[in-house]
Amino acid sequence: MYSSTGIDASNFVSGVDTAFMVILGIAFFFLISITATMIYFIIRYNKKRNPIAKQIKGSTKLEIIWTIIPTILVMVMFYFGWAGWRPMQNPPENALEIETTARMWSFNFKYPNGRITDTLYVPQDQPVKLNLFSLDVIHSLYIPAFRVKQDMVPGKENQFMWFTPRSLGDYDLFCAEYCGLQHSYMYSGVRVLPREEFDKWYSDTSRVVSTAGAAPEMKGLQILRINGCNACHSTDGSKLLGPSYRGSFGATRIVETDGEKREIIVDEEYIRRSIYEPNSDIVEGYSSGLMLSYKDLISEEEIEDIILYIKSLND
Ligand code: HEC
Ligand SMILES: [Cu+2]
Repeated sequence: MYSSTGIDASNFVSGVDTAFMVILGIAFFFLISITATMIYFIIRYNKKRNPIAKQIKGSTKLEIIWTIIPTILVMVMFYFGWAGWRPMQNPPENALEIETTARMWSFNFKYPNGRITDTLYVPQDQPVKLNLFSLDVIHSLYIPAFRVKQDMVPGKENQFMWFTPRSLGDYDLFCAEYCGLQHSYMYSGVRVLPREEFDKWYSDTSRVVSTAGAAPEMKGLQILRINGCNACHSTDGSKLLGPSYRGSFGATRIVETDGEKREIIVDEEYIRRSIYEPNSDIVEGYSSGLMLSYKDLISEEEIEDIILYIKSLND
């Protein structure tokens, strides 16, 4: 359902597209004229027509021409590239600031009122500034329809991207830097809403919208989805980077705690600790350091819902 064909989807579309068309135009002009000249020379100066080649040595005039013209062309390309890029470095004061966090393998967007989502919701015609943080490796946030892309380097400060969405609709958003096995999971979207609709959406601070009539444990599944847990944990019993949720509740595990192996049974407390301090007990056969703490992202109540869901997989 995500389309990326929006004409003028953001304020940067025309600047970037102009630079692109100028460079493409120059490249095409030379591709065609050089090819045509080559073909003409092959015919005009072949051995039959031109049996004795004339040796030409040096031409100051030519040297000057083919120095000056390419310099001008390169400067023209530079000018349009600069003109398109420069405004990206100057976010307006009134921008809506959204804290954007990348981890293996999901994006999270945190709004000033504390709401957290995995899809980016923005109001039309409102400048938006995304403050970028990576928790683990280098990711790159890319919204092709808006013509913006920015690396997210762990530990680097003042990383941001800004834009003003101009057209309503859904657009692709994804990670453009190969960041490990499940890199392709970092595929999400931007939803541009009319102002009033955005305000209505924004005032609802419950993170997980429970669908009316849905079984309560389904809320748990939604929480897992929003937080990108399913990149590493399956629900069908297959082993990904982490153990599957299916059949895990009540199972016996050998875990390594502070370098010592011990046997535990997966219960509520263990699941809670696994989410808040994933590296305190490392399940045998799995790697430590892969799963990061969700302390600030997942509340105690949400963990209850997750547990309900994990339990439901045993039936
Ligand atoms: C980058 C991959 C990754 C992501 C994302 C991830 N995990 Fe994990 N998880 C692991 C690995 C690896 C282990 C096993 C090592 C360990 O115990 O820390 C694990 C272990 C667990 C365990 C213990 C499982 C058991 O059966 O013993 C639970 C529970 C868990 N994760 C829940 C979650 C939840 C909930 C989320 C999302 C909020 C999540 N994980 C996100 C990689 C991940
Ligand atoms: Cu990534």
